[in-house]
Amino acid sequence: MTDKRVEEKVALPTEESRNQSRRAFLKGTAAVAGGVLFTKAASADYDPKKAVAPYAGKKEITEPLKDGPWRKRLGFGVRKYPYGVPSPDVSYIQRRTLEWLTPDSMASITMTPLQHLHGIITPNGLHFERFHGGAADIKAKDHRLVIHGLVERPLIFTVDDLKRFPSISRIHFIECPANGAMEWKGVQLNSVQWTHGMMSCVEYTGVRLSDLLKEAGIKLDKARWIIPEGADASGMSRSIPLEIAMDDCFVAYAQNGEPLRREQGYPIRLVVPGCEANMWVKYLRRIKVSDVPLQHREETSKYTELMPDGTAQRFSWYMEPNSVITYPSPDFKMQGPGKYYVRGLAWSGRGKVAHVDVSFDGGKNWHEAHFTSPVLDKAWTRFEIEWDWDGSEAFLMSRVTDETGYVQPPMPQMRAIEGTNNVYHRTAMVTWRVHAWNSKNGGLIENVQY
Ligand SMILES: Nc1nc2c(c(=O)[nH]1)N[C@H]1C(S)=C(S)[C@@H](COP(=O)(O)O)O[C@H]1N2
Ligand SMILES: [Mo]
Repeated sequence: MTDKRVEEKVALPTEESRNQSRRAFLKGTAAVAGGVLFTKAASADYDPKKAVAPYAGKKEITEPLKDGPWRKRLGFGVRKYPYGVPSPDVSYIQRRTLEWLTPDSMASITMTPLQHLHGIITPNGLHFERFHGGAADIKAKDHRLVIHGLVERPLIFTVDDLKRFPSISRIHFIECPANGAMEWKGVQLNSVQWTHGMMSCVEYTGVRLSDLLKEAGIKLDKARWIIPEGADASGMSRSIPLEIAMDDCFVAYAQNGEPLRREQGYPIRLVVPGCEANMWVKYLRRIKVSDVPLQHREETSKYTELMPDGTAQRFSWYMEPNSVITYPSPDFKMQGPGKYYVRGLAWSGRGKVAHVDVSFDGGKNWHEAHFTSPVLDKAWTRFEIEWDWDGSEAFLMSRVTDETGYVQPPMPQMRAIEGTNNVYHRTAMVTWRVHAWNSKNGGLIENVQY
């Protein structure tokens, strides 16, 4: 049966199609009451002579289906994997690091294989990692969270204490502001895993930070900042303005339905929706409420944006709207001319995605894509658009507009303003070049910059 909540949140590209879907939905509900949802909905525009994807599966059926060994003997039983693992057939789908980026033995960055993900949720084992001092191995029973500073009642919590508070679950993307950094000066890397993989999107569960701050009796007349601190060897700290802290931040103890992974800050991490991942302090052990920012190294020497005139811009909290085509993308090769469904991800730290345009000719003409996932606040949104590839050279680009009207810029525009000293917040469009089918590199896809 259709999930009403999901159906309602799926935004469609035009006002007209929005209304159509609304009508279809209303019709659907009426039909459910009558118990004939599927036959009614399916027969409306179904033509058995018309194919949806006319080039897929168009082969002659000349032999019977193969019976492999899996057909001839019993498969593995229920006790083999008390905690399930992916099929070895997809073992190539891994987070990866670049040797020249993190050459030390304790690799400090791995990236999410966005090209192989579907929908909007990143599985926990594929979540990107960024450690400034390695991943801490902490037992929940040994962990404490202290809240102190400008509060009436300094408090110390165990993880079990936190679970006694009201909980919330939210789907949000998390993006390191250095995502895309290697592409600031020009194209370097031929995979969406390298160009955009310093981000993920998961469902977090935890307790509202505002509830904890109120529990400690935060002195709202004096408090202006909170200073979270991690328990790991990096001593990660950032200054977060109180407005953000009291808005939609929370202390998460679960990710995608299970306890956080150690890589993500087990047993607890701060979630700062829409903001730089650097502020999402892992292994959270202390929150100081303050009237001034900390001026920590992570907000002075790093995570600041070096401008062309040599000054640095500090405190760029929110991640700008961004989008990328994940299929087809440089990890794939076109299968020949014909119909494709081009798909990708769009997100904005400032709220919801409003619409996504796709170009097949390097930005000369734009076509509005539709959304195939729910459209959530500060979360990935999955877009898709039909494309009839005639086999000639093509340049694929996507451009997001968020609900505040911010339009994703082309790279030359971003570079004209910010120069090339900066490494953070590179959120301009990227371009995938599709080589003509009958050229030397027929069907290959590569990262080029416009
Ligand atoms: N305690 C702690 N928190 C931290 C970090 C860290 O090294 N230690 N790295 C930060 C940075 S720079 C990023 S991008 C994100 C990465 O989160 P992830 O490893 O869960 O992907 O965590 C942030 N929080
Ligand atoms: Mo980061």
